[in-house]
Amino acid sequence: MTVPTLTYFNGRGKAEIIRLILTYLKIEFKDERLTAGVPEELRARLPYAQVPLYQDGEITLAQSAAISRYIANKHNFAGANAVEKALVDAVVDSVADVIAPFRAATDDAAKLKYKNETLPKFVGRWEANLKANGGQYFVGSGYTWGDLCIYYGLFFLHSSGLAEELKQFPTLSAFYTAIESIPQIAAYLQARPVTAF
Ligand SMILES: N[C@@H](CCC(=O)N[C@@H](CS)C(=O)NCC(=O)O)C(=O)O
Repeated sequence: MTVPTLTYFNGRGKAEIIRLILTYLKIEFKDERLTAGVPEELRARLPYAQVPLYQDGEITLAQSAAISRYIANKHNFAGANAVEKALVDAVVDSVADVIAPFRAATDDAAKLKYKNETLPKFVGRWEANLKANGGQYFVGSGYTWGDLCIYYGLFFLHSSGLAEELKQFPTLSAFYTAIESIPQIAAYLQARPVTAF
């Protein structure tokens, strides 16, 4: 059996959620990190002229969300049925609603508005939704890739100076700690290279 290869830069960026999914599922993969840009030979093979690229023998796939969803579907990590899959997709899509306005808030007034209004509005919904499903998983009765996407969104906020604001959400805080305590995730986080992005 061939080991899949994930090609990206030496950073978390658009590849980290894929790495987290593969790690959670205990799928061995080659974590190919480009350190000198995209070689021309590779660029010619990129379906959308961008990385990440995922190759696992049966498929060569670009677009980070498509790669994540493909792996999740293949390994029963996308939801137990059509309804759960749709709910998981909604969880996944909600992450962009939290992160995009953070990136767009570049001056002090916008950053303050983000911290006092946008974050509580959207992250408050995460807290309520998680609590309504029992507090451990966002959808159904086990982890899905949607949970890892929310974890990674929370990681982004934590590492962007908003850790204090997140303390007002106890269910999410416990969820965050629980994900980081999953043995293979904990080992991965400890070994993960420290990168600029
Ligand atoms: N929608 C794509 C975006 C991928 C993307 O923006 N890739 C950037 C790096 S984060 C890239 O390949 N940049 C190098 C280039 O365009 O030459 C995805 O989610 O995979």
